[in-house]
Amino acid sequence: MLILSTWSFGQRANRAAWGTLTGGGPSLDAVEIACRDAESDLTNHTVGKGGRPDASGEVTLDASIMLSPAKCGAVACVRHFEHPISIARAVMEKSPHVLLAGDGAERFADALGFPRTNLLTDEMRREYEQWRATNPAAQPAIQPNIEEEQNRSHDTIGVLAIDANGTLAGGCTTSGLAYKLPGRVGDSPIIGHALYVEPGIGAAVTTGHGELVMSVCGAFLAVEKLRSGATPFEAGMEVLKRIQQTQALAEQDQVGIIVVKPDGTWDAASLRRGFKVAVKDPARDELIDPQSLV
Ligand code: SD4
Repeated sequence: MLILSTWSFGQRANRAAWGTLTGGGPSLDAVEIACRDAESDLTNHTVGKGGRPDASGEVTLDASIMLSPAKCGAVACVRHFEHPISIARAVMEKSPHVLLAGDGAERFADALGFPRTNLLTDEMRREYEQWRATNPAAQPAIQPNIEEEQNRSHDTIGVLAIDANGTLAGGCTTSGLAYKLPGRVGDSPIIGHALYVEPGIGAAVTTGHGELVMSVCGAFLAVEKLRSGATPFEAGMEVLKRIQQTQALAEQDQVGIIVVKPDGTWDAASLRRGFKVAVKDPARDELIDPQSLV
C-alpha cells in the first residue's frame, strides 16, 4: 500500500485517506478522499473552496481521476461545487464521457445531487480586491509559481495510490493559476497531461505551470517512458527535459512530477527546487524534497 501526494498539504491528505487503504479499500476511494481533503481545506488557496479566483473574481475548478485508459473522468471550469474530484469520478462512472466542462458539468452535478456552494472565501475576495486595485484592467498574470520555500502558492494536489490488491489509481484537483484569464483550463482535467494511469505500466501526476505540462503531454509521456523501460526518475526527468528543450522558461516557472510503477517503485522530480512530495506507506509518513533539473 502506498499513497503519494504533491506538496506539504499532501501529508494531511494522505493521512485522511490512509485508513481506507489499510481497511482494504480501493485506491480509487483513497485518491478521492485525499483530493476532497485538499478541496475542503480553506487554508489551501490553490485547490477547491478557498482557492484563488480568476481575473474576473470567479473561482473555477478543474479535476480528473483515473484507473485506466478505459476508466477516467474529468471536469473543467466548475464554479459552484466544493468537490470537483467527486464530480470527475461521477463522469467516469455514470456518464459515457471523459470530460465535462462549465455549465454542462454543473448541470450534471446538479442532476446527481451534488450540493452547490460559494467557493470564494472572504479572505480570497479581499486578496483579489487588492490585486484588482493594482491591476485595474484585470489583466491576467502568471503568478510566481510554487516555491514553498518562498512561501508562495502551493498549487494543485495530485495523488497516486496503490491499494492492498495492487490496483493503481490517480487524481488531481485545482483552482488553477491565480487570476487566470476567465475560461482558462489547465493540465489538471486533461487526461494524459496532469494525470495518466495505465495498469501494468505505471502512473504519473504533475503539478505546476499547466501550460508547460500541456505542451508535452507530460503524464502520458512519463508513462510511455516507463513502458519503454525507464525508471520512474528517468521518466519524470524526461518530461522536465522535454519542457526545458521546447520552452523559453521564465524564472518562476515550475513543474513537479511524481511517477510510480505498479510494484510501488516511485520517484519524483521538479524543474526547480522547492517541490515537495508527501509519501505514506506502512513504514513511513514523510515529506520528500525531490531532485530538481535546474
Ligand atoms: C494548472 N497545474 O492549472 C495546474 C494547477 C497549478 O499545479 O497551478 N498547479 O496549471
